[in-house]
Amino acid sequence: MSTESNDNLSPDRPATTDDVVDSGVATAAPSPEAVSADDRRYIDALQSVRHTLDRFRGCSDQEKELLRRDLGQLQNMETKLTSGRVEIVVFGEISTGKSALINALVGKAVTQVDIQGGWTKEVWHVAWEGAGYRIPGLADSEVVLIDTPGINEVGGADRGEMAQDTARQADVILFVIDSDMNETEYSALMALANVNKPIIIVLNKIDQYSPRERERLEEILNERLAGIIPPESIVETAAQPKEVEYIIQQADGTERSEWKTPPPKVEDLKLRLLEVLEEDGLGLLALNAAMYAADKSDRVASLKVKIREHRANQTIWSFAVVKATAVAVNPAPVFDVLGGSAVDVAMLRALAHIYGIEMTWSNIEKLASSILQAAGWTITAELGTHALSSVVKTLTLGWGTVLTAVPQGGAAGYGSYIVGKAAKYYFEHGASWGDEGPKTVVKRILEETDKKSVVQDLKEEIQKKLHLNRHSTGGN
Ligand SMILES: Nc1nc2c(ncn2[C@@H]2O[C@H](COP(=O)(O)OP(=O)(O)OP(=O)(O)O)[C@@H](O)[C@H]2O)c(=O)[nH]1
Ligand SMILES: [Mg+2]
Repeated sequence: MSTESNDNLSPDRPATTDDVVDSGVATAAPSPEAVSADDRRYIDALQSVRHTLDRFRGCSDQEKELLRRDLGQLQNMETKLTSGRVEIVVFGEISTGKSALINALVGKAVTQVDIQGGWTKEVWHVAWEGAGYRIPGLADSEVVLIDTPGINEVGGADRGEMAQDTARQADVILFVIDSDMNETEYSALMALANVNKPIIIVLNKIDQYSPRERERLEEILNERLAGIIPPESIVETAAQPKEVEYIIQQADGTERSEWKTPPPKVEDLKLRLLEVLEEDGLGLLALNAAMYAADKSDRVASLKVKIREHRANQTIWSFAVVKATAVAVNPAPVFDVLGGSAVDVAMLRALAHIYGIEMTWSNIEKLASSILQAAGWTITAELGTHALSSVVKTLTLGWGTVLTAVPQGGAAGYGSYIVGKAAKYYFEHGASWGDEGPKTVVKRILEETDKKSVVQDLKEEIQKKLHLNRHSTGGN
């Protein structure tokens, strides 16, 4: 049966803003008179999901672009929580009968089954209307089964990844196997078992085994999964049993054989699923959403740090190059020094902006001079050399002068580089030197910086710029 033709089936897609049901909780949340521990957890979970969504909204466009997928998933989580949508993901290796199992649970062919491995290529959501479970207090609550591609398909690493991702979002995991577990299955299971949510191991295709083989398999699985999956969460099914030959005794005493397909056997699984949901349906949903939100929140935070770090380093470097080049080519000593410090102040302002800190020009100047003071003689020595060289440069003009000024440019650029790094520390710590004070911070930065290579890189940048300039100005 074609999946497209079925209207309770929809391909998985990232949620859009339109999907967010904002008003849902006010009417759908459990009534305040009876705020049980579960309800409390539910309300807390919703709050943390919304709080994380706010963090996303506060991101820059660049950050949002990188976090688009996470944002979609989180919005999806909010909808799921407000509407009480319990998600059961069907996960496992290819051809273990995941799709067949969904059809058997739903009671009709809603998803495609095939002998060819790797048939299911996308994640599919199927509303399980006959599940017989609804989260108490949430009128729109529904149970959804999610079909996923097999995890070990050759060349299907992305799909496997997609399946893992889906399993992490779901509330209950059905881990389908059709024999003893192999290594891929075992390690995938371990990765999922780390996340705190119910996993039911479904040993499918049980019709293929003799009673003795079944017993042996049960023993092996119980032993292997001891301490990881409780025995009551290892169930056997035959989602789509093979045809069997029935021998029929006819009235005249002769025998006739007929091939028939036995009905699916998924009752044990249904029962176990209901037990798990009845035990802790709302709690499961809440726990899952809260963990998910915390994880996403961490991702936003660490991405923000990474992006800021990158932008700050780029900014420091480009200002250091500007300073280095300016000092190398500028023949007027007074302008050199002024120009140099103006570059530093502009750099600090750009850094403050990256870290979202508002500072007046005069405060930025104060910060620059406090860093220079903290640097003591080390940086001042760089500036001293450069001031001296300025005098030399005024004496002889032309390219020869510029080339001799390259080392001074490199040294001055290095000074700015250190000033920038120190300011970066200051802004990273919310415009504060913390317990350490500027002296210790600058000292550590100086120790950690490979001066030789920074100066060398700066010199190369100066040469590159001068080379380009020479061509553009026709060798003046
Ligand atoms: N004997 C037997 N065969 C089964 C059973 N369940 C599924 N199968 C067969 O196993 C094959 C794969 O079934 P699917 O449901 O497509 O398996 P899947 O895990 O969804 O496979 P992919 O989507 O390719 O990863 C089909 O030929 C099914 O008929 C079962 O309980 N017993
Ligand atoms: Mg399938």
